[in-house]
Amino acid sequence: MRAASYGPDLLTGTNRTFEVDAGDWDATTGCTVAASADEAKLGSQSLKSTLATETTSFRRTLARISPANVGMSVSKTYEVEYWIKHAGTFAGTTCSIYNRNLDGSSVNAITTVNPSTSWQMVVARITLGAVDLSGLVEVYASGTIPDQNDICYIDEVRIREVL
Ligand SMILES: [Ca+2]
Repeated sequence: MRAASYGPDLLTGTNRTFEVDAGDWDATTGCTVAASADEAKLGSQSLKSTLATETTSFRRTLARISPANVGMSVSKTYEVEYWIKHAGTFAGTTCSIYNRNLDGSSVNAITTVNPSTSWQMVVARITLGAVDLSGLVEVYASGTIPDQNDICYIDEVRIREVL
């Protein structure tokens, strides 16, 4: 079996590094994402996700981006990776990748982490179905739901096609 090879990073510039701003990343109702100099995995800024005082379901989505806007295509498989840490208190227990509009079976080869105050990397492979381009790729808390106002930091995000 040959080693996996990958296409180019679909996330470029501040979408990947957050050195300028939050790029095309956004958050769900009541949550916020913004570039922050509080923490950085590489460079001097990361994406700071502050979770809502809204309903619990909203707090599962830590950050999200449109697969169509970053050039992902239907029926191709992508490896998504990111680094994450929290700010000292974070009730969420498992961070993963979630492609909203997909059924769970389409998310595979996933490495989840229990976030801590040290940077850890999450890797997952996702294959987009026909309706998924209009959905969202999310950095997602799939275990215990984070508490309101919990803060985490995300940096060095990659989305690459698995060739
Ligand atoms: Ca950075």
